[in-house]
Amino acid sequence: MQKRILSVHDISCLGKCSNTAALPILSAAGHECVILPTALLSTHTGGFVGNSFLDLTGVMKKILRHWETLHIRFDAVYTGYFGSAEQLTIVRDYLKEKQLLRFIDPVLGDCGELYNIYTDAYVEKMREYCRGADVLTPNMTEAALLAGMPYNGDRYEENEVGTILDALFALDVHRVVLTGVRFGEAEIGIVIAERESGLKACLKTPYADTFFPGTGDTFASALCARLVAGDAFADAAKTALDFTYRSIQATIPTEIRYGLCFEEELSSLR
Ligand code: PXL
Repeated sequence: MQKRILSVHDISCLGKCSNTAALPILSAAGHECVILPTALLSTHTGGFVGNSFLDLTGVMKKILRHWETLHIRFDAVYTGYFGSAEQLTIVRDYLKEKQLLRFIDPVLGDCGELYNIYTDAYVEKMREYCRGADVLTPNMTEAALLAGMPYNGDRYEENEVGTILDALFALDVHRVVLTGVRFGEAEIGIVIAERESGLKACLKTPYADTFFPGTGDTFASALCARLVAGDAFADAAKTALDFTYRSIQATIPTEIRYGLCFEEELSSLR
């Protein structure tokens, strides 16, 4: 039976990220991807200036109200970039009582900075929203913000991430994937951790010394796709990381602000 995933992110028309990454990636794994757009932007905000921004909070309420009349069921929900703090409440209320896998990419910022539409109050609200998530995929900026700890850069030794993981597990989260973790000069990767089993592992790839917008969304979408397909956690994480790495390699000769060139790699997610 095909799985149906609710994908709650903005639509950045140009520059693949959020829903324009989630849609092709979840579909490539064989899932139905139903989008609930949070905002409509001309481009994402990494590497472009002067982007248009339309907050879709009011439209989201209408969409959900319509869906309630259709009694539509989802197997999983995958959320990322929200357009307003109120949307966190709207989505949380919609999900209440619904038994489905909750995959949360707690999009807040990167490189130690909050994205421009977010505030400290939004961070507090996101922390509450993350409670009880099945899977949480923060980068190190977001992990520090959610853990209430100072951001100390993306570089970590393998034995240094324990405190930050404990703070995230205190939010009653089952699985955490820390993304964009720098291991030494030459490597970057992820830390995966599972609360119940105590599993903890670092997965690494060579580091390309450039910032690629949309990488977090590409990785999280691939991880969500493979987890919903039924892969074991570590297998799904490895597939998603390899997919992201190969997509980065394909992007290097291009103008990187337009997002990762993942298209040629999509068949590896099936
Ligand atoms: O990739 C996260 C993201 C999502 N949506 C928008 C963004 C960003 C990151 O910059 O600007 C609109």
